[in-house]
Amino acid sequence: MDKQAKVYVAGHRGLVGSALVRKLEERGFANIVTATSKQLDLRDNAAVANFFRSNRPDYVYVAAAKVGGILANDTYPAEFLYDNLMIEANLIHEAYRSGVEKLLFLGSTCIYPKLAPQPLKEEYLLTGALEPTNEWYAVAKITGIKLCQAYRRQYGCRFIAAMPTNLYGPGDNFDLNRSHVLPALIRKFHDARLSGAPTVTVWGTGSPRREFLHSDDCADACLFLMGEYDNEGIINIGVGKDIPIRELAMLVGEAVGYRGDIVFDTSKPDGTPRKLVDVGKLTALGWTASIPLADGIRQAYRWFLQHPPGDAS
Ligand code: GFB
Repeated sequence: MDKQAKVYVAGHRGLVGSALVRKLEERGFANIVTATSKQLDLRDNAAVANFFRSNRPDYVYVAAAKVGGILANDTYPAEFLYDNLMIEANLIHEAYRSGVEKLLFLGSTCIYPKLAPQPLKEEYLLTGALEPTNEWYAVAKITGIKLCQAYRRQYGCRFIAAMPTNLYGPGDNFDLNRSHVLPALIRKFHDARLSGAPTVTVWGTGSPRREFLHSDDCADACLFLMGEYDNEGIINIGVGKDIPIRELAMLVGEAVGYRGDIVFDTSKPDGTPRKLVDVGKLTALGWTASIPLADGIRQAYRWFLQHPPGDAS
């Protein structure tokens, strides 16, 4: 990728989008285009068309999405389906119409069947029923993949789709009703340490396994793929290792310095029992993750301490 190329990062205020901007700047890209949701409603086709006409980006990263943890996905099915369908359809269609050189669409590992064999190979897409708590989001993300593949087949667009595993990092959402498990646990253990609470409640049984990828690693993989990958097939981004939620809770408790007990609220959903991606395809191309989970958690906790929830600065 030419450092002078115009690169549009859609969703630059999100977890991956902000990491992408940091990484692009670090690598010397000087022509990065962004727009806040106030400036550009990505669900509005006319506005997106106008944005592409005026800005003419060469490369596009589709990191914009309506996202959330297991409870938010389950509570707002219409928003997770409609917003994500509109955002990706508008971005992909207008990228085609304005002749974008290359586009990378970010999906999610919840596109795989709930009970697919582990680790999840790219070829398992659309081979079984989805996890009900996030099927709305998954259907939208599968549609995004199919849009990339369809525009490639019919119009020859160099559009690729990457599936990152569960993400965390600086700038994460720490709102307990909407967040993913890792930022939720940071906040719960932190609050419990400050208040001296004897227990911290973790949702579900603690036995589901998840794989966690730092957003800086994810951004690094996205830049790598933009340069090295140009194929219709989807490609996983992960670390190739997962842990039970119970162990994650212990790691977060340690990083935060909490000394009380952990209890499990089994009235809350577990979701998919396991979601470990097969990273063979990405590793064969020459990329591997570099941030160990324990280091990443400590770093995310430092970020949280510097940006307390409710602090607008
Ligand atoms: O991260 P999470 O919300 O999403 O939950 P998913 C992962 C696991 O952690 C589930 C448990 O088994 C939760 O029950 N968990 C324990 C908690 N305590 C908590 C807590 O305080 N907050 C949360 N949020 N979870 C999402 C999908 O699935 O993953 C999305 O809903 C997306 O569509 C995303 O794909 C990456 O991994 O279950």
